[in-house]
Amino acid sequence: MHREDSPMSIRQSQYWNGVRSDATSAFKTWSWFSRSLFLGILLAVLVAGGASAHSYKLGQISIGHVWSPPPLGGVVSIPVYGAILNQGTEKAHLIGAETSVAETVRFRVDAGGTELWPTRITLSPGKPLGLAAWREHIWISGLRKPLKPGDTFDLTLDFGENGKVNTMVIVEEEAGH
Ligand SMILES: [Cu+2]
Repeated sequence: MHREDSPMSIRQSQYWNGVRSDATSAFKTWSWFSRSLFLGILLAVLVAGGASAHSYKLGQISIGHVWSPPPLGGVVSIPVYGAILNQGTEKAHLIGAETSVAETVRFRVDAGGTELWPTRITLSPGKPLGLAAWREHIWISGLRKPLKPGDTFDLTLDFGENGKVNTMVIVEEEAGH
């Protein structure tokens, strides 16, 4: 479902054109490396806390470096990635998000080629959660304007009973600081 609406799959197939020879093992290696790198960045951002200008705090919930890869030409949907840490003692839930630059914001999981649209993302206490391509992330569709690297846009994250927090998403090819 919604396959026509999936720049991630386009992006991944383009990427894999160059390394198709041993795609399966390469994917696992890349995936492991990418995950390790991501976790390192995630922890650095969250542990640094206020040291980073691009992180947010909502009570016991910290959000670090929220970013989107630039959409390919003509594509009006993009994922949003970032790191979230729940330092409270209770589970928290990301139940929604909205932005002024697009019609729709949803949560998405690409489960081995099948897209799923969870209604919320659960944050266990003390466990950093990365919104990432290989797990839950935010999915913005119906972009009202083109976005290019260096652009930013607003994204309000709704944590339900914990409240809402306004963030700024950076459009960039790779996760920055
Ligand atoms: Cu940042």
